[in-house]
Amino acid sequence: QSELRTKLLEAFSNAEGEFVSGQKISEYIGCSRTAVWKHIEELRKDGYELEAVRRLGYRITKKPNKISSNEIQIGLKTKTLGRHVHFEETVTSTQKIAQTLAGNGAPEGTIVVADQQTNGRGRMAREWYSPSGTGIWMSLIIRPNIPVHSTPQLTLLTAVAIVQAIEELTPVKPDIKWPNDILINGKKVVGILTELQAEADQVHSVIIGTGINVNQKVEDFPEELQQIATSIGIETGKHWERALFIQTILLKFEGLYSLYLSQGFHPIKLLWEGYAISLNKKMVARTLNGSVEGKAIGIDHNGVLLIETSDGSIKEIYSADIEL
Ligand code: BT5
Repeated sequence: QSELRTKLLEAFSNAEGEFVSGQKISEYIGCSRTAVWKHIEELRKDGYELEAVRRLGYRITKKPNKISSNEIQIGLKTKTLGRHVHFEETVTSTQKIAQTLAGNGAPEGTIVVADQQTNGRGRMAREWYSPSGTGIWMSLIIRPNIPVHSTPQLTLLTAVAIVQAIEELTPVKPDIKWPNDILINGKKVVGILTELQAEADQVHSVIIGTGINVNQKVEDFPEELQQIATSIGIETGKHWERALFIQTILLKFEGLYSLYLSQGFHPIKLLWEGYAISLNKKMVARTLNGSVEGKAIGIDHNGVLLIETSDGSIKEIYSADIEL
């Protein structure tokens, strides 16, 4: 049944919005014209809107506001990323599931996606607000052969991939705030959480969690977030299809990741600097060991933030919250 559904959606996806005749569909999925009609009715029940025109056939005019493995995989143009999708409607945290899958040998490129998280996490055990039907709550498992101390670079690479995807699909121009925030008009639209499974100096897996606010309205955010958070929908006044964002992000990530593995961090660093708002500005970096005040002069070859303090010395910041 679900295989047939995949085939049917694939037939529509291949047609890229044009009509597909009942005959073609029945050939593609290998069933009778009557069965095609039944499957189309089932799509309608699941929230798809379809136009049916005599002699031309069917086309999808609106997809349901849902993500699923099918929605993510049909039309996906990557080679390895997202080829294994673990989707659940509701989870505690996609990071937790990805940790378990990674520990059990899940292949590189596996993604865990949920419609809703009941215990979404930020850095340092902070909460990540992840309501149903609105955002992308996704964890990606990769297995790069890099030293442990280079892994923060992957947070920066992820941020570049997401900004590029947002720029490709929407008219907005997001900024990156070191290390893991993407902002639109000064408000946080994306948070990234990079976690590791590693020993001594060998990385087994890197689990990159991304939380992307896509279709929330202002009133959908809890009061304490309304001033500091935003969504792509709020900034563009439009509703966006989450699966398309996931596909675009994975494709951008795959391109940057292969560049990174073949040429190192340098080309990624240059791209990142083009989007960063946290450079050459006065700032306070709040770390677990206290605050550092000064001017951010850049990131080093590992992705570490360099702050020049008033006495002229340069401090390396590995992890912090930045106040501009
Ligand atoms: C982050 O932490 O920004 C990383 C967020 C990563 C979330 C993803 S979702 C998929 C995967 N599964 C998980 O469980 N997590 C990852 P941090 O820099 O510590 O920022 C956390 C702070 O952002 C919170 O303390 C709030 O102030 C704010 N915040 C919480 N939810 C938000 C939201 N939906 N949009 C914008 N800001 C939010």
